[in-house]
Amino acid sequence: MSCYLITGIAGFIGSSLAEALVAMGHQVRGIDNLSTGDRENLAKVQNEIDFRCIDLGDKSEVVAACEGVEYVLHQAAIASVPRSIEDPEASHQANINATFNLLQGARNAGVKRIVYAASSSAYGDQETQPKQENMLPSPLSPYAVQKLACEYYMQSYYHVYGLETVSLRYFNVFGPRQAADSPYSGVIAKFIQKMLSGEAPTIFGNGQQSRDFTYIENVVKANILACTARRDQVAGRIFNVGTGKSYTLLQTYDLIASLLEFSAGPKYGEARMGDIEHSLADIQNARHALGYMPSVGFEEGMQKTVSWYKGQAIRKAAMEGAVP
Ligand code: UD2
Repeated sequence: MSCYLITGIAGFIGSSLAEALVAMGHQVRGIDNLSTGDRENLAKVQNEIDFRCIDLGDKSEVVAACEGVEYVLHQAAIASVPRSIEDPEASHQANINATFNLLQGARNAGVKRIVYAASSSAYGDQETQPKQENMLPSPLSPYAVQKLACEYYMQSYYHVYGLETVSLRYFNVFGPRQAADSPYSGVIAKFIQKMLSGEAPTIFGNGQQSRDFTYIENVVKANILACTARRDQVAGRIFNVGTGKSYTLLQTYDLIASLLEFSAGPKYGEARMGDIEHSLADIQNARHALGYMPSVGFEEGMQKTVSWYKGQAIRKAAMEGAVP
């Protein structure tokens, strides 16, 4: 049994990691400032984890949270390209300064390894597909710059202080519990939510942009593997975490519409600033060094995701109906 600290534990990815680690019998501590996370996400594990409602800006609390921890899974972030364009300072604070505080806390507490939620946005809009880790990064949005800057910080703390770090460049993660109610929510959650409420979702641009949409279970596995992989294979390194297959937004729209039996076509809006045309992961490095293999594909993941949101909608309607 090991002691894990998950930052952003009340978020969609953080809470999924918590459930998996608790099920494996590990000790889990989690921190979250609940700015975008939701305690509801921790309903299944709340009695089995040490949850602390703190902000990564609070240095003394961060140091205390790192005490006795072997592995940190750093998920806390303001994870949105458009939000970083609208409010770059808040994003900078939450994505860079917070990560710096965590690195300092982890180093002081003698944490063994930090696994960091990096982003495929680091590649920017380069034409070469699939994206390989040795390509020169070309971040477009403030969010992409922030995520990339922290990869460099991770590498530096390994090289300079010997703190083992592994950066996982997530490719558009989706799945149950992803927030759907904000204009900054991920596209799959937004599309499902809209269709469930009987409204046609909006595609920004022509819908031909493509993403390597990665189901949450694959991301959870990658994190767990990144903790236990041999130091000489992974420390100070960066790995793509995707599936190696991509789908256009129109294909994604059609799949969700067919699963929900939603017959209306999409609305169209202007292409989003800072948006990337195509994104596809080369996962060879993760395969060799981590033993990572995506086990849930796009369609299966989408079925699971859609049925979760459907269940939520039914529960919500039942609760509203029960109120006199
Ligand atoms: C980026 C990263 C992703 C992750 C995420 C932050 C890339 C390729 N991916 O995701 O790995 O770090 O940021 O959590 O950089 N869209 C619509 N209608 C909507 C919402 C979105 O058409 O209502 C489009 C959007 O313009 C984009 C695509 O859907 O082309 C995906 O958007 P997103 O916000 O879900 O994720 P993205 O690609 O910015």
